[in-house]
Amino acid sequence: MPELSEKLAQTNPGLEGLDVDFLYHLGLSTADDLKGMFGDVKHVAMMGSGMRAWDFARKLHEETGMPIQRLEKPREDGSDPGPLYDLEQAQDELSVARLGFPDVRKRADRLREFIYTESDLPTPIGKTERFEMYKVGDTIAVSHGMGEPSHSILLHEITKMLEYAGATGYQYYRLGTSGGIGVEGGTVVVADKGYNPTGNPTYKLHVLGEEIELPSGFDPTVAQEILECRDEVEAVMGGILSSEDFYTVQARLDGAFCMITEEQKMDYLNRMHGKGIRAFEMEAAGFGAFCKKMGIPAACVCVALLNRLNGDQVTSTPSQLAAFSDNPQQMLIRYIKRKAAAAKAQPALD
Ligand code: R2B
Ligand code: URA
Repeated sequence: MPELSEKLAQTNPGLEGLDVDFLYHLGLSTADDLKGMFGDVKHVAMMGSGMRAWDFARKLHEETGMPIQRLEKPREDGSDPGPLYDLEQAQDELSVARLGFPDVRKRADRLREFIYTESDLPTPIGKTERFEMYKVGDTIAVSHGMGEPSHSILLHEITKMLEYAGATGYQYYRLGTSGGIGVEGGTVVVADKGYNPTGNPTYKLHVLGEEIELPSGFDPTVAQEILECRDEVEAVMGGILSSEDFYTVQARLDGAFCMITEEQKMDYLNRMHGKGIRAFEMEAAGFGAFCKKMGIPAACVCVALLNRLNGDQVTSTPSQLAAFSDNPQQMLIRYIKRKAAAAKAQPALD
């Protein structure tokens, strides 16, 4: 085990007792060269889907020229990953590989890695069953699944990973989707706070069966600087409400069952709007609480897919949805570029 960082020694000194810490959902452990792979990380962009994390990594690489980090971990079977086929042959084979069987799946993983490497596209680091993680320059792009429980697992493991790696001064971002509250589809909401469904800026969880409430907030400077990267994107600062469900707790009337009336729904959403809340999703409160507790500067940047004051169904076409998802990604790419430029300019000022 590497020596515990100052942060982990404070937040969980019990980790000292482990011989190896297995970051199970990432498929990495302290036996890997975490320092070599992640010691330089400054930005961690988290988003619900693996496809979006891959796409963000691809765009970041294309727009900044920062290098894609490839898997450095030795293969379990000790085999040489090196060139297998020509690209076209590999693509054909991957398109017919049936992913259900372990042997075929392993081969498909190898083929995908080969194709992506040859095509200069991001390859995942670690395993991809639960989360997909990519690294471009000093930035990690990683998926977190849907909802606070899934996101919380990623937050614990990735934070330990970065602390074991000796990374310093890193920041977290969630680039998500949401239902706008009084804002239209395509508008980006940068969170000042994360709210639980009662409308308080806290995250509630059970510890030893007791309910506890952690304050949930984001770094105001990071939030403001990201908002200033909006350029032509419609973006506002506001509260983000999060819930443990997309239907019932988000006051939708179109779930498999429904326990409320249209009037009750509108009253609830209008009350939340009155508190300065502009989006409803499933992670902000837990994310803001985790980062506050760990002292990690963070921002939650969510695009609205619809205005919930006008309906419940997400009716946008796939290309509209892709364009919406691109909005928070472009804002963060601009922010990362500005930070890199400022860091470059810094020595000259000294
Ligand atoms: C936004 O979108 C997902 C549900 O569709 C969920 O992860 C969220 O917060
Ligand atoms: N994600 C959510 O959680 N809610 C919405 O309404 C849209 C996306």
